[in-house]
Amino acid sequence: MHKNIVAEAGLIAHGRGEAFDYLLGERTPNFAIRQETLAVILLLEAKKPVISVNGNVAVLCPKELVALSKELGAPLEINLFYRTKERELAIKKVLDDAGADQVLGIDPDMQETIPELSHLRRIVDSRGIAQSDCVFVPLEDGDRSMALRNLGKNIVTVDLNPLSRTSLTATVSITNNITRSITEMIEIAKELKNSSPDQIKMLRGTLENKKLLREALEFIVFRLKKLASEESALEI
Ligand code: PTJ
Repeated sequence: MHKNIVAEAGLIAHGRGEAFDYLLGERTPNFAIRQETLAVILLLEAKKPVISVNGNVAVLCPKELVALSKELGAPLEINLFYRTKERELAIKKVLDDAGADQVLGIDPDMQETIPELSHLRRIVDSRGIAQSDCVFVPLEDGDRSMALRNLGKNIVTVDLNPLSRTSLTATVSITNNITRSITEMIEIAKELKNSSPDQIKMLRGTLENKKLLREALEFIVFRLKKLASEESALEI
């Protein structure tokens, strides 16, 4: 935050995420791997996939974002809730240092606005989110996910809270910590690229977003009940 990368509100968002990660046991459950698989299928199938980057995401996993961007052929676009020139440049530097070839979202000549959102959050890159049919928006706020869905775009998100408005709005929601999920998505993308179209079609038929979100809730309930019944659960 002191380097202008993360917004003040980003610290609160981070704490919220950490609380939910305790409920998951701070590791990736099986249902999350299936959510990640569905998300990667959607992103690989998209004509113009884009990865939207905010301050939190840039700080947590810049190298992984760059690697996923290359694996999916999806450009990185800086898209900020609390947009300032200083933050745009600080985040661009983080991504450049992590090896990004191109970073969209901060060239004033390439900016256009999307409807339904308040002033600064409307700004998107005309080469990126504006044209995209599938936007990956991790750690996002509900309004923007809803606005992008209303424009007919598919939305993929990573959000540790399975009940957040973003999780409930997205086409595919991944209930996992971004620090784990991006690395897993890179591996899944590599595997899927070696699979035949028929194999991917069959796999896709077994994956359904709402069902998987329900599994996330069931997993949390099951885990907490199990912990509550164990004598040792409250020992350090
Ligand atoms: O950098 P900016 O200006 O674009 O601002 C970004 C923030 C994060 C401030 C903004 O998008 C925001 O306020 O987001 P929310 O509405 O707090 O949503 C963030 C969601 O991400 C919450 O539901 C958190 O539970 C979740 N979250 C936080 N940390 C993680 C996470 N999900 C996955 N992995 C995490 N590490």
